[in-house]
Amino acid sequence: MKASSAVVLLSAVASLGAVLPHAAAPRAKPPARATTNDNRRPAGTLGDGKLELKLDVVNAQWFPEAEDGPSVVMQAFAEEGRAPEIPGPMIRVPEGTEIHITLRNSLPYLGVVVHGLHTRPATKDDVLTIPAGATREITFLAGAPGTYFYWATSSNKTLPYRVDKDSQLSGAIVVDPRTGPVTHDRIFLIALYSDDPDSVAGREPHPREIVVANGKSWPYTEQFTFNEGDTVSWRVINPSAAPHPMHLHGFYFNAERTGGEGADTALAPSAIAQANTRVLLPGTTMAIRFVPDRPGNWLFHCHLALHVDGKSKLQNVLHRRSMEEMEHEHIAMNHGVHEMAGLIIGIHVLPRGEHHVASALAPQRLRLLIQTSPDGYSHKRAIGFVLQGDAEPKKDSVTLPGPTLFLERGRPAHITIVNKLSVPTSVHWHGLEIDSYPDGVAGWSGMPGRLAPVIQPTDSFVAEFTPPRAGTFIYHSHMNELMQTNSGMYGALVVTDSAHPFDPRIDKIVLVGGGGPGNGETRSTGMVNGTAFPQLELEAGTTYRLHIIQIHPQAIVLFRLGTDTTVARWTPVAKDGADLPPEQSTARAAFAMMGPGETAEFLYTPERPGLQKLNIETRAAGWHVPFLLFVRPAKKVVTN
Ligand SMILES: [Cu+2]
Repeated sequence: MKASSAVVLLSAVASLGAVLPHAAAPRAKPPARATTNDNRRPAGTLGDGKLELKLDVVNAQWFPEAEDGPSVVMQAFAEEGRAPEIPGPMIRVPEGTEIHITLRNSLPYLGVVVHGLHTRPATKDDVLTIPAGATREITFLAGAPGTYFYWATSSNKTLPYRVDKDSQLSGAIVVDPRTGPVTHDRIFLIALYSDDPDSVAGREPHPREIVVANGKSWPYTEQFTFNEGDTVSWRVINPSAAPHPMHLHGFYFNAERTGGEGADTALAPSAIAQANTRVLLPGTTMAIRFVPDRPGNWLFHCHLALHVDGKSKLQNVLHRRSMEEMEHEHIAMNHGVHEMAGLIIGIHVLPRGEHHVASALAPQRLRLLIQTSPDGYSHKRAIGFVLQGDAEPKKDSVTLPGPTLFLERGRPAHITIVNKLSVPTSVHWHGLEIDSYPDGVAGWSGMPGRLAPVIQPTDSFVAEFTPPRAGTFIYHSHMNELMQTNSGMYGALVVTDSAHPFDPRIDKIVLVGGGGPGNGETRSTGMVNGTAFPQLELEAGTTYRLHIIQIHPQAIVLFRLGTDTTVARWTPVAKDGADLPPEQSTARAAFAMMGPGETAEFLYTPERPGLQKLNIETRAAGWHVPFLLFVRPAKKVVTN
């Protein structure tokens, strides 16, 4: 009896096994092609203060690069009657609109959880769970004006872990004020795709990471043409799994609003700081404004090298090629624009007329060699700069980090860069408001008919520019940065004038950068002023000006100054080379978070003798450099 029932059971299981795949997997038709959503068309039908929108979650064929380039099946939102879109259809309505959404989940097996379809501001995240094949409806008021987003997951992930097939399930939500002028803005939604779980949340950097703006990777992202002096308003939304330090070449931008999925805040005019780099953490948004007032070609891009690296292309995800193979190809095709990929937006500024004013001052001439030191990083090869003095520097000499360059505001600089490497390179004068041609993006900087060349091995390039502003800036390689910048091609650039002198007794540079080559699979460790054990002697009662520069291309860095148990106070006075308005220069607890490409100046007065520590640490990148500050007693002033 027992035996026979076992046989019956077994045969039932066997026949089920044979039948199930057919029953559960009806032959699916090939997924539709996803169209690229440039976030200009509000989705749905708006009338009588109501938005009616029907959305479907489907599989779609995604082309993040050329329209006839490589593609991959991803999950995407589709508005009823239209092709699926990446990123998802934009919900853009005036304040006060009632939004009614019918959401269907057409994924064959997977349930989806949809976030962000609720009234703003919101303190808690309302979610909508939709089983495979099911439909749900939701009605909510748009709420407060601002930049928001909705997103979905089919793998039950939180935002920082959503990198796979559901990584493009995000859409913009923009609520416009009921009254007031309409802003002619553009909206960029950032997404990150990786098929490797180790790359999520920055645990491991990985070459198989595709970062896109509005569904496309450089050089297939949208390019913009402005007239010199135009005002540009952009909203940037980051529902991707990683932070992105967004850097604008050549100009400052003002972040006028910052927010996230649930709320958006207009900054008071006194709180708006000029920046050329700002970290957008996962789940945050910003509305920026800038005035490109110099002609030429410029970039707005993520400053994490992996997110703009030419190896971060879809074919490298699909074919899982070895690091060596990609590296080899990368060097072979090193010719500028195609050497980069990912989160980069191109900007062309058309000239409005001739207004070049020649300086009467004699130029400051520098000769900067780029060389290799076989074991510059104790047994690891270093690549870096060395300044030519009276005699030619030794062939294998490299200054780590690069020598601090001191330029004068308003005085022309004439810097001859000599490439003594066996690979091409280029040098970017990060943060300086200079002409496009010397800006350092090979094959891009400059204007049609006069583009900056790659600096080939044995070749040289003369960068001629006049820094218009005194402050703390950076120079670094703008080519294969995982290798070149990490290996030492970075240095501090200080522009002085009478109001911004540099006195080595009180002006102290804290330069955070890579400590040897990194690549897509390994991170460079961190070094500060060229060492993992930096220290400085200070005097109690003296006010110092700390010039902090963060140019580690694989890390977001946290700074904390104090003892192990107390936090010191400091006063920020400049950001990215620009003086802060007085109302922002107020004493505060000495914390800072800085992405690659950010600089800041702080006034700091150690109050009493003893040991203070500037802790410089990363979370995802996993390294930590304590900067020891030995504070000695104030010298007694001798009086007669
Ligand atoms: Cu990035």
